[in-house]
Amino acid sequence: MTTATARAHPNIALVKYWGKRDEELMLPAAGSLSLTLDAYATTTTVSLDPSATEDRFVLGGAAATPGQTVQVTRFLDLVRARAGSAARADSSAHAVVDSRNEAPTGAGLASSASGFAALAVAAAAAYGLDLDRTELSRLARRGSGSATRSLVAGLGIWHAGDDDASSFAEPIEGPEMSMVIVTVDPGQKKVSSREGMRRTAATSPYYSGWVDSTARSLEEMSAACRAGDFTRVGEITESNALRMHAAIEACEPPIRYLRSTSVAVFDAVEQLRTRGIEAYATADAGPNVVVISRPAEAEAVAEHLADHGDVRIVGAGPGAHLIPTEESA
Ligand code: 2P0
Repeated sequence: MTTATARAHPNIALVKYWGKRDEELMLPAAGSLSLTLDAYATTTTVSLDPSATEDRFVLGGAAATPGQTVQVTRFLDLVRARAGSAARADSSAHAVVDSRNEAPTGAGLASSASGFAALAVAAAAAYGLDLDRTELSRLARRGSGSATRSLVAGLGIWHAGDDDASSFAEPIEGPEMSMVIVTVDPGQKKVSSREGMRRTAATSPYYSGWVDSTARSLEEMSAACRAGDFTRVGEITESNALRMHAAIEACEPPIRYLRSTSVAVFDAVEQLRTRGIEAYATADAGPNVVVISRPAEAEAVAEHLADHGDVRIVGAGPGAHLIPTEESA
């Protein structure tokens, strides 16, 4: 196959990934656990073009920036190297990558997770590699850490691993949950996750505490998931997110992703709990807040939080997968 199309969804971590042990192999300092969503998909088509002299990356119908194109070319180089050692025809060909995100720009959802997960699946197929989900998860990791988890449907655990072979995501059973995404500010974040992680590891006095406690939280979270214990899953989610932000805020120069409105959402979620509605908040490297709840209570949670920003209820979605190319148009 010289053209392939894949679709992938972003994921939201309940135990966060924040810090790398190895930047080249993209090995995380600790494992993490997330829910792949049923919204905001990325659809990517990779078409080999043996006559081209460089890769082309089209994002949302327009030429991507040189920086974005370099990232895609580096990723395709990994796929080409692998296809070359498998003696695949066309293994050195350049490609046209056409990618579309359903997430509105600035929805605060990591398009790098769905983006590299879709690219990994489509590029592997286009270059004739027959990889299983674990191998695709490892490949996606090389593009962006969080993409590792978007290969998995629903809840997925990314094992930190000791090396390239052992650092991948796999499914884990857990309680049913919905997520209410509260977009408090649709603007771009000022410090990228990659830079924020570097700075936290280099300057935050709390970094080692963050890494150690995350490894413990992941064990507890795995047990809570397997037991179907929604309450414990929620409690660990909220404390893990706040620990990540505490470590980040202690950087020098400091980084603060949460705004006063974000904190107001955490307060509103606490208020919901005092009223007997179990909801728990988390936030990534930006001001938007994601609230987990039992599916039957998601509407009530969304209604309570609607004053703070745009709200959208999402649930568990599929792992990255191939789709017929003609559907991508
Ligand atoms: C996560 N985030 O676990 C954490 C929580 C943001 C906050 O993974 O450098 O885009 O490409 O591996 O995966 C966002 O960072 O960073 C992220 P790279 P990535 O979802």
